[in-house]
Amino acid sequence: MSHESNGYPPGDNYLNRTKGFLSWITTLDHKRIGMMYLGSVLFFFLIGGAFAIALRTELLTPKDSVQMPQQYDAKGNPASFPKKFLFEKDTYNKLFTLHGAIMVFLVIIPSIPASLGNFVLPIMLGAKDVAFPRLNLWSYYLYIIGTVCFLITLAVGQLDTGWTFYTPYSSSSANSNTNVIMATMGAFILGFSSIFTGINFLVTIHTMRPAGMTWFRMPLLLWALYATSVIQVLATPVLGITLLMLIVERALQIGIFDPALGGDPVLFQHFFWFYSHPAVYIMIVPGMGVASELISTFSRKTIFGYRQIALSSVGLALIGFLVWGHHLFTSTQSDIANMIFSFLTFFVAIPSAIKVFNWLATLYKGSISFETPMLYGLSFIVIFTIGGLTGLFHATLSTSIPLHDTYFVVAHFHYVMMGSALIAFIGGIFYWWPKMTGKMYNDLLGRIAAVIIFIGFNGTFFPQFVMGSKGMPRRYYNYYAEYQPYHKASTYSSYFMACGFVLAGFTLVQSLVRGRKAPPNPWGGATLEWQTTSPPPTENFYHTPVIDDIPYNYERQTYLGPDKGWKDEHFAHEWDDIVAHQDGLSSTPNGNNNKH
Ligand code: HEM
Ligand SMILES: [Cu+2]
Repeated sequence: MSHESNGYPPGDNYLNRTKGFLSWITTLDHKRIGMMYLGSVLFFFLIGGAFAIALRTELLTPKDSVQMPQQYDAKGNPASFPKKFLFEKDTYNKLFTLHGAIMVFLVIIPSIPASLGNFVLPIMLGAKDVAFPRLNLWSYYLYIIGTVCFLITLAVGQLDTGWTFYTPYSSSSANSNTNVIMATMGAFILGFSSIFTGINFLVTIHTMRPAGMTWFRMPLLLWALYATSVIQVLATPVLGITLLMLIVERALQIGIFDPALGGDPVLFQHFFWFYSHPAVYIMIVPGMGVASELISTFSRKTIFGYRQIALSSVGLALIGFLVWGHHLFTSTQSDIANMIFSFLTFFVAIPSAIKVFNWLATLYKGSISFETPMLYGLSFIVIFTIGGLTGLFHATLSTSIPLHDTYFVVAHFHYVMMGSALIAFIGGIFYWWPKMTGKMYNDLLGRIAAVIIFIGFNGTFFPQFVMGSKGMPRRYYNYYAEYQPYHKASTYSSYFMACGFVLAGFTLVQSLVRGRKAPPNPWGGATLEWQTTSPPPTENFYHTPVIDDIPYNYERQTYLGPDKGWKDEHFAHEWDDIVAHQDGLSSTPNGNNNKH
């Protein structure tokens, strides 16, 4: 076929337009930058995950130590335990710190915005690229420089302060002899990477919408990324300055946070949580955006309450700035401040609940299909509901104070960060994988992996709510024997969950080698990224798209079978071009279009 509407032959796409390592590291294409982020984020997820498995394995047994009184087994007989299991307590502290810091700063924060967001945001918007492609590449380089700082920390001295870097422990080298400065430098640089991505997305959404793409015709993921970008730009500088002050205090012995030098350690907590509470919305709001896309597409129903979902993302972004004090209920904060922060914290539950109810209303009477991405979408609803509701226990003073610093907190934030944000990220990868790579994966394997991850996740973290409410403290290397059954359940389930992730990874890798070619629109998605070839050309579209309706209109779609996917009547005039280029892709010799 000789369709050459963009001047390139059929089969041309963003992966094969130029070739070689250099063409990747100097690329200004948002799709390639997104793919590089994706690879890096998944690599660090692997490292952070390996640390997690080591931690859980250490917790399989309590230890006999001079600090512990005589232990008794379940029958009341004296019991003895090993003196040491896998590693020393100092190693345990370093592992949980690095696990937390890597997962937060290197994995979850960049996961959906910087990797999937970079890939899909301009296409969903109908634009050719982000507003500042060079800044986008710079963000990625900053991310890499920040990760190198973390790798140096890993290699030299490690880190044992917890991911929160609380002072005075972190600011005085008499306490923590680890490589605190290198790690905080890393987090500081990563902060800039995050800020630049945020600025880029804000300007792109403001200035690069094509004709007809009004604010209330934007897909919900874009609303979510917009709200996230606002937080990234407003909150991250506070973290940057705080970490800089920590470095200054540690290096120059100037008293800011350390009482020994005349500083105030609680000031650090205020600064830290002024960023880090909004940052939990940097993590979850994009996940909510992905969930909205998945639930609508796989219910084949216009999303219920479009405006409410869109505006509740912005609501979360704003209210998120008012509640940081709920992390300081036990840090000498005054009673009246505690009460105000507790009261305000309940308000974050409102936009969260609005979204959950709207997703349920979307599912209601939808024609639901259970492909792999949808299983992650449904997992998200279940797990986020549990994670959000347990947040209310922390918001209520009378329950929060006894639960503070117990495993209940650990369970809560894993339900929201891993079970919700990360699950949405994985669901998004499976949803856009055919678009990104041009390959279909084995859906059965994908679904089995999703179910294993769901069961393994709940098995790992639900027992932590129980042992936390019974008093098991967080960040402890040793514990009383009565907690052992919960720890065992948690550890064995975590192995099961790890198998799920390995299977999910295998499914994706296998598709690159043996997967069949993806059609332009394999799932019947109604947003713009499905109105171009899989993978898209470097310019994203063959014609500038014209938008005359809200997204999520499934009425005008027809299914043409597994090889051709779904056809949308609204884009009928472009369909021939898309198919011509897609046919070109199908005749491309194997192995040509999956180099990355
Ligand atoms: C939906 C409503 C939510 C409420 C009401 C809520 C409330 C709280 C409260 C009051 C605490 C402090 C507990 C303590 O230290 O004793 C807390 C801890 C935490 N929450 Fe949430 N939360 C919510 C959602 C989220 C989300 C969406 C995330 C992340 C994506 C998240 C991540 C965390 C983390 C990481 C901590 C522990 C921080 C630490 O000390 O290491 N929360 N939450
Ligand atoms: Cu918070």
